[in-house]
Amino acid sequence: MIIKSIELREIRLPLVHFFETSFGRTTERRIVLARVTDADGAEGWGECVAGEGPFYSDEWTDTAWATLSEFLAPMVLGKEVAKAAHVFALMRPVRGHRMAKATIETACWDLEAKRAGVPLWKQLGGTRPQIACGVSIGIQDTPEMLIEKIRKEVDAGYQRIKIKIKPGWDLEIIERVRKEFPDIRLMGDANSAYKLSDVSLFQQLGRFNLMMLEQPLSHDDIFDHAALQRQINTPVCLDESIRSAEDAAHAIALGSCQIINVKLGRVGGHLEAKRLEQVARDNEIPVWCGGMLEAGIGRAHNIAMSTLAGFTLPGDVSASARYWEEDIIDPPVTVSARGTITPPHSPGIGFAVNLPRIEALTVRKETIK
Ligand code: OSB
Ligand code: MG
Repeated sequence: MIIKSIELREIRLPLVHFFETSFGRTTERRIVLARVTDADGAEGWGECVAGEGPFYSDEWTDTAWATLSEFLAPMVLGKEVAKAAHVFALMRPVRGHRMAKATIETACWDLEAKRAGVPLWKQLGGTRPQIACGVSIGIQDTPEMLIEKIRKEVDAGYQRIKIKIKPGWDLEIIERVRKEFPDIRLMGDANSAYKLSDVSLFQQLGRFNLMMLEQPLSHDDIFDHAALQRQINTPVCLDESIRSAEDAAHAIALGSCQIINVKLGRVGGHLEAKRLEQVARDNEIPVWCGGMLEAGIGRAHNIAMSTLAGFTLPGDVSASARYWEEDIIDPPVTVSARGTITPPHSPGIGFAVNLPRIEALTVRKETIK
């Protein structure tokens, strides 16, 4: 395929309920979408997962837009690309900016799968006829509200509950949740809110049979996480710290984690996610698909990735209705009463992109040819 044009759009999409982590509260998403068209008129869609500020990572909506428009799109346009798996390498001169890169890269995979007439998950080499779903529940205004939210998701059938933690919203909260729900699969995500000197807190959390503790220490650390993992019995799961298959190999070799959260944007797209999954599988390290409050296009890409063999644990891939009044794809993503999603059978991402809806939400648009 020869990529002929890349259309960038920014859409604004209010969340049904605010989402709060240790680094802040989000009420409305500012999402960059890319529509990639090839010389034969086939198209593919990608969604940038960068947040509204440089808090989860150093990328955010405006850096992603500028990097895509000024540097990444020109590197891909007009090139003969035999495979979507070659697109990441075309963007190699740009360091970092993996979320921006993944926007174009994932769109090219959708395009390639559509051209081949196969669902993206099969094009990626996925094998799971169903994927397992968990939910990520943000910090709430009161513990009672958290308990109520957890009850709702457990009743809906989700297979695993993740709650966000931060200093002041940790030990007591988890103790309370465990008392209320003694048997659920439960985990905490700190989004880098702690220091290695907080080790005694994590030792105390060991009583609550948590499936894992996600990214307790610095966003760019694997060394202190290894020291922490040696001193606690709860498995450490890394999110922010793992930007590539190489990072994963190093973290595994150091003993920094026992589980890895994979996000397409954080690693730079489907090719790198597949490489990471392979490294993890070779080392018998389970992985699962993380979430970044994606709208439908990003969610569909997450579903496809989650069908790879190494994704043995429930991911943060949940129903569209938990986030949006109305999603940007048709049909919206739904989850069964057993907490599963069946990957679609139509070509590419397998969900129809709702263009009139996207048009109505668009606040800026630029086509690079
Ligand atoms: O750390 O996994 C995270 C959302 C935004 C930024 C970081 C994270 C998250 C989530 C939400 O946990 C997962 C989701 O429901 O999309
Ligand atoms: Mg996380």
